[in-house]
Amino acid sequence: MEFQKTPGWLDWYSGPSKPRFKVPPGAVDAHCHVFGPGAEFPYAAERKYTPCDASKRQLYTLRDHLGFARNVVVQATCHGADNRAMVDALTHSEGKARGVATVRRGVSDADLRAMLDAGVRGVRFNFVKRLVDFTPKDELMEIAGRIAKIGWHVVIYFEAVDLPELWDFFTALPTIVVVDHMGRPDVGKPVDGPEFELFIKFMRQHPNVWSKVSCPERLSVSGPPALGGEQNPYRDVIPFARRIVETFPDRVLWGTDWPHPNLKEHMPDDGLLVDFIPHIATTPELQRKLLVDNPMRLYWPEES
Ligand code: 0GY
Repeated sequence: MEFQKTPGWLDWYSGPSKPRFKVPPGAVDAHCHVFGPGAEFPYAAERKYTPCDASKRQLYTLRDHLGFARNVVVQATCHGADNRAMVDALTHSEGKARGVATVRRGVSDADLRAMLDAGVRGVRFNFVKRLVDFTPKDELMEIAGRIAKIGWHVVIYFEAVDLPELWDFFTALPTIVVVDHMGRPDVGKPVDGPEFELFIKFMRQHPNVWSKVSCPERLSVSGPPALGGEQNPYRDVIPFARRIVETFPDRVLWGTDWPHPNLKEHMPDDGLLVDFIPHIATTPELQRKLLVDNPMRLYWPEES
């Protein structure tokens, strides 16, 4: 099947730079996606965008180029609840990828079992309105109860302004809960202002809540590093990510978010994204927790 990508959508960055920051041995890119290829794994009818293809082989090439050892492949909304492309990326990774799926209420125990065997370790609940249609919370809670029994966790994606309304649902989830991209803070607001304080309180009061300190390119208002190599890429995001890393060092994850869905103005160089890491995890110990210890504990507990 032929798919035309959404107009205005930027292609992912080809030929990313070699990062100056050397990630520690065994580092995990804990948030990335595969898109299709659409001819092999068609995009879902209910999708809100059509991406450009981004295959598992291209993902593995990026992993090696950036110096990472493993990936966590997160089901993207353009594939709906058809997890075949993501599962295919896991099964061809030689054990170097684990996954997070999207499932609906009707998913069978056999399907969950097959995904577990392929390396899936969680489900994603998406509340970002531009990406998905509404799913009733009782359906999500039912899914959470089922996947808790097989040791999976829940990944949640939402906008910061929606946290108050979603609080009761999130805090009732019976699993580890991993928040995508720090709950998408408005980094134009103060890092110690009420909105981000609520997120800090969410993590402080609930020891089962983790956060990905990812996507500075999505959150930044100040924008990408200037040409010629600025010292502080996406500098307005740094205080937010750094605060989470330093306050909750054992519950943070990092990922590239390759191939960066839905970006229309700026497509990051993934090498520069890696160079962002030492600005938010400033010591070797924090870097090891963020990139190795924490993702291994969550996704490869049998090896950590
Ligand atoms: C991300 C962010 C986005 C998209 C998706 O599944 C998705 O379509 O997650 C976004 O547009 O903010 O984490 O990839």
